[in-house]
Parts: sequence; C-alpha cells; structure tokens
Amino acid sequence: MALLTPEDLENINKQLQEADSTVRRVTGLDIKGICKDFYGTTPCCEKVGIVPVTSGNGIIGSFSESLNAIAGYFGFDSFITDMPDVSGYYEAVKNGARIILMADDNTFLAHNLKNGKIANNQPCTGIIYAEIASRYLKADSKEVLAVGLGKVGFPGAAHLVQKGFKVYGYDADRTLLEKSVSSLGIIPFNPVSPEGDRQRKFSIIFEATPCADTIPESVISENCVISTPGIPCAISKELQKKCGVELVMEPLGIGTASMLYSVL
Ligand code: NAI
Ligand code: PYL
Ligand code: MG
Repeated sequence: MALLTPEDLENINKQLQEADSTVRRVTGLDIKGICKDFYGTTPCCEKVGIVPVTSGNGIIGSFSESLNAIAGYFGFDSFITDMPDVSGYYEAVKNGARIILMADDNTFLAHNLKNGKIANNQPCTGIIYAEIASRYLKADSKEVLAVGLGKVGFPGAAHLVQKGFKVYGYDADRTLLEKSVSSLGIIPFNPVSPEGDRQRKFSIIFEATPCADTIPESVISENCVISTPGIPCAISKELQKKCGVELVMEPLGIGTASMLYSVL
C-alpha cells in the first residue's frame, strides 16, 4: 500500500473544507449528505477510539491527529489513546469507545463494537469517490472513465457498473485490467494511447492510482469532474485550470467518513 506522509496530511481541516465545497458544487450535497444518503445512517455521538499502531513502518506523524479532526468534522465524539497497539485497544474499549479506528501498513479499519460491523478503508474509499463522481450534476452522459483498478479502484468501478454506468477502464497491470473486463464488463480504454480511432472524452473520471499525471488532456471533456483518492494527483494544477476540471481529491477524510458511516 502507498503510505501517507505527514506532508499529505498538512492542514487536514482546510483540505476537508475545500473538498466539501467542491463536492457540494459537483453534486449538490456535502460529504456528510452523500454518506447519509448512501449508507442511510446518521452519527449519534458514537464515541470513536483512535489507536496509533507502531508495527511495520510505524506511526505516521499526525495520522491519528488527522483522524481525530476528521471524526470531529463529521459529528463523531472521538479520542486518541495514550498507548499504541494492544494496550491502546484495551484503553479505547475501557474508555467507552464504540467504534475503533486503527491502521497498520496494510489495513485501515473501522470496527463498531456494538453492532459488529467492520469496514476497510480501500473499498470504502473507492465506493464513496465513485458515488460522488456518479452524482455529477453537469455530466453529459452515463459514461465514466476509471483509471487504476486496484484495491481502491476496483470496488469503485464495480459500484459504477452496479449503478448502471457504462464504464471504460484502464490499469497498467494487464491481469487486473482483464479481471475487471471479465468480472465487471468494463470496456478497456487506455487514456494515454487509445487504440485506433477510439479517442473519447469523458465528463466523469474516477482515478485511483499512486501515480501523477495519469489523465491526459485528450480525454477531458468541457465540463469534467475528476474524483480521485489517488496520491499524487492524477492531473497537474495547470491542466486542471486550463480545462476547468472540478477536482475531488483529499488524502484521508472522505474515505474515513465513508468507513464511519458504513459501520453505523
Ligand atoms: P493498488 O496498488 O491496489 O492499485 C493501484 C493500481 O493503479 C494498480 O493496480 C496499478 O497497476 C495501477 N496503476 C499505476 N499506474 C497506473 C497508470 N499510469 N495507469 C493506470 N493504472 C495505473 O493501490 P490502492 O490501494 O488501490 O491505492 C490507490 C491510490 O489511492 C494510492 O495512491 C493510495 O495511496 C490512495 N489512497 C487514498 C486514499 C484517500 O483517502 N485519499 C485512501 C486509500 C488509498
Ligand atoms: C490510510 C491511508 C490512505 C493511503 N494510504 C494509507 C496509509 O497510509 N496506510 C498506513 C497507515 C499507517 C498508520 C500508522 C499510525 O500512525 O497508526 N500505523
Ligand atoms: Mg494518482
């Protein structure tokens, strides 16, 4: 998994507020509204215990603090345990946590101890970014381009297929692309070098890769949203500005909101 850095998480509140404004402009609802509508849940002061985890590459500076800020932003009552790992888990439960948030290098989970529901960040992130993309008010068709079909991208693309979108997709890994074609019916489309005369433009693009500049100008239509959890960004600031792209991109909060609402 590509790991976050403290730099990615700088000014998380500001990043979240900006993402919220964009989501509102793009869909007519804010992130809370989308989560509420999609999962059919509303927080009711559930206590969230955030447990720092030291295994693998260890604690990421400001990761737990960012989760605390994010949980508060979405209306949850949260706290970070003093101790990490197993001792932190014990501390969280003893102090009344109803939902545990914790991440090692492979898995970031939310576990609701009251109803047993558990969520994984990767599918929750893919699905919510895809859901946001699917609600684009200025979309000119139900065609979507999905780039990156890994642990975040595949569930997002599957969600778009399930919602009735015609999904064109690409992954640099041929096996993953073939899996998406055979299991989801995705139409292969390499945005960088489309075959023959199949050049297309899209008003909805969903991107989930760990690479920069994966979306070339040639596939961006006049009114276009790029909804992308992928870090670094799929498109340069210059190209975003030139093409007037609505960019939904934020490093942790939207996916975490999706996890929290999904376990209520
Ligand atoms: P992954 O490794 O499972 O999937 C990424 C996929 O992108 C791979 O299948 C790879 O072959 C493909 N890829 C790489 N370069 C490509 C290119 N130029 N064109 C097409 N496909 C390309 O990774 P995962 O877990 O799905 O994460 C994807 C990204 O999302 C990472 O940058 C990760 O850090 C980020 N992420 C962001 C979150 C957020 O809340 N913003 C939450 C979780 C992950
Ligand atoms: C959850 C993010 C989204 C992108 N990459 C994922 C990541 O960075 N995972 C690692 C999280 C490790 C957290 C560390 C801590 O501070 O508790 N163990
Ligand atoms: Mg990217």
